[in-house]
Amino acid sequence: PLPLYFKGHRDNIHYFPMLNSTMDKARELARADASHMSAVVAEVQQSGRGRLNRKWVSQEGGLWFSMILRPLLPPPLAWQVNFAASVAMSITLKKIFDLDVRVKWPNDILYQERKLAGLLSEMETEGDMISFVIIGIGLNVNNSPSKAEPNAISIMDILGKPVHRRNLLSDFLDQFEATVDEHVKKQKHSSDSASFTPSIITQWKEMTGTIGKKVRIETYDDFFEGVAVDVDDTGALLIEKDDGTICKVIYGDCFHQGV
Ligand code: BT5
Repeated sequence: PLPLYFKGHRDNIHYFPMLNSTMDKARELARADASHMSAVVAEVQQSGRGRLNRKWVSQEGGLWFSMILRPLLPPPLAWQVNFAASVAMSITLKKIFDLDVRVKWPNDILYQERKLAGLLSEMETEGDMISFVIIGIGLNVNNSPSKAEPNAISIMDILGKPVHRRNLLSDFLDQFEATVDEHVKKQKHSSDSASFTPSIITQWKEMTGTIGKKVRIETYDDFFEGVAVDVDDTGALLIEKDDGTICKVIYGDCFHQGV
């Protein structure tokens, strides 16, 4: 298969003063053929959500958006776009605001161990192809999330002043495309499969604060502690337990416990 990644290009950013969730509106637009790299932004979300339907606090002042993506990837490789999005968001925040952010596995953006942004992705398939992927990002910008979520922080909390969200969104979208392009090019020059693994993982690892930390893992049916030793080429987190065994975590929550 060809290592081609995306077709089409961004044509539109749809802005709404209020939505239940940008995920639902993006899905509706994607089903109505919205093009690759369209985005849906809401000033306020009435039922913003995280993974497992957890509540996402989405007051005025934050940046709540979803991107519609049509990657030419087989569905089992769709997770790669999530890693590209968290890498691109970290680069953007470092470039524009000089923020020393870290990615927490799988895709949270932390500033000094407090949650600055969270990422959620949903996919629809058609046969064995991806019809679309929606990546939703909630970035605390000019809001004060810590009243509702003690472990949350916003850019305004850090910098002490509000910043332009529109420029931030457009810089992020440019960076996301650049990050994806870079890895697609690298992939074209390598003899690997139709994906940009493992170079996106290599770059993600340079930006993570998870590897090397003692962590607590919670999955739907289990919890345990160990040291996060690596992330493999499928995006799975490798945990070394006290007894020396290595445990592979594909989906779940990871809590940093210390070094
Ligand atoms: C996430 O889930 O981190 C993914 C969040 C994705 C939100 C975006 S906003 C645009 C788009 N539209 C949506 O409806 N959603 C996406 P998860 O890893 O499950 O983390 C959820 C947890 O983060 C919650 O249980 C809270 O503890 C915490 N949380 C909630 N609101 C927060 C906020 N504004 N800032 C930081 N942490 C928050």
